[in-house]
Amino acid sequence: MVARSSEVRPSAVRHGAAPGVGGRRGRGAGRLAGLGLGGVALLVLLTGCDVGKTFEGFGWPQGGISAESHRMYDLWIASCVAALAVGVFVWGLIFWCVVRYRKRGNALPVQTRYNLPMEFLYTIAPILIVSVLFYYTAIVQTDVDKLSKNPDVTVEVVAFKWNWQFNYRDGQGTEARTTASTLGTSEVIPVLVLPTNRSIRFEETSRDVIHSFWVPELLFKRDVMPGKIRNVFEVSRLDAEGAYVGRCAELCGSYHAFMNFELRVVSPEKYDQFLAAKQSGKSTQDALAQIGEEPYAQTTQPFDTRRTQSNFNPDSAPAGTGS
Ligand SMILES: [Cu+2]
Repeated sequence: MVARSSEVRPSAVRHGAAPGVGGRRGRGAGRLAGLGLGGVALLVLLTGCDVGKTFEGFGWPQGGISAESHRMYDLWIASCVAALAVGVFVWGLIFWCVVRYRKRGNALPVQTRYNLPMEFLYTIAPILIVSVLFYYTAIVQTDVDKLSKNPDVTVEVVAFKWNWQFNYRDGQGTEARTTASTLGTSEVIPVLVLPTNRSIRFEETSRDVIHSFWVPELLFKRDVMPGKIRNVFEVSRLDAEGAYVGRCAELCGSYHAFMNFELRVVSPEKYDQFLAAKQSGKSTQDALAQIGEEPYAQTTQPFDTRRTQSNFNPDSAPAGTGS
C-alpha cells in the first residue's frame, strides 16, 4: 500500500509550515510554469523558422535528394527537438531545485516520498515519449524499406574488389535481363545515371566480400552481400539533378578507400536518351556526351597509384631495372 502522506517533515523544523512559506512556494511554482511556457514559446518560434538549418541539422547531413531522405531528416530533427525540450525541462528543474532548496542553516528541507501523482507522472511521461518516438520511427522505417510492385527503373548494383558495375535491368530479381551496363575500371570512375521523378529499385550483389553502397545525399548506406543475398531497396523519387559522389562504406580491403563511383541524376528525357544510346552499343562516356552531360565523373577521380618502375617494390626489382 502507498501511504497518503506526501511530505515527511522533521518535527524540529516544522516552522517551515508558517503562512509566509506557502506564498513563496506559490511564487516558485509560478516561476517554474513561466520557465516551461518560455521554453515552449522558444520551441514554437524555432519550429517557425527552419530548425534543421539553424542548427546544422543537429549533426545529420543536410541536402538529401530522395523523398525517403527528407522523411528520415525530418524524423531526426523532430527527435532532437523533443530531446532538447525534455532536456531543457529537466535542466530547468535541476537548477530551480539547486537555487530554491540550497542550504539555509541546519534545517532539513522538505522530504517528499510516496507522492502518487508524481510517481505516476515520471513513470508515464517517459513511456509516452518513447512510444511517440517509436511510432514515428516505425512509420519512417517502413516507408524507407517499402518496395513497390513495378518500379520505373531497376538497377543491379554489383560490387567487387575494388570497383562497381551498374546493370540496367528489364525487370526485377535474378530472372530479369540486363539491357545496358556500366563498369568502372582503374582509370575510369563508373557513373550511375538515374532519372528524377521516377521510382528506382536498387538490387545489390557482391562478387567477393561485403561492400556497402553509399551515396551521402541518399542519407543511408546499404550493405552489398556476396552469395545469394540480394539486398534490395527503393527510392520513390530523386528530386534534384546533379552529380553526387558515391562510396563503398564497408572496409573491404586494401583499396576500399578508392572504391568510388558517381551518381548522376538527370531529367527523365535525358535518361531515356542515355539508355537508348547505351543499348545501341555506345560507351557510358559517349552516351553521356550525347545527352549533353559531362562524360567523366565530376565529384571524384580515379586512384592514382603513383607507381613507377623505380618506386614499385624496388628491392625485388629484377637486376638491370630501376636504379
Ligand atoms: Cu568495398
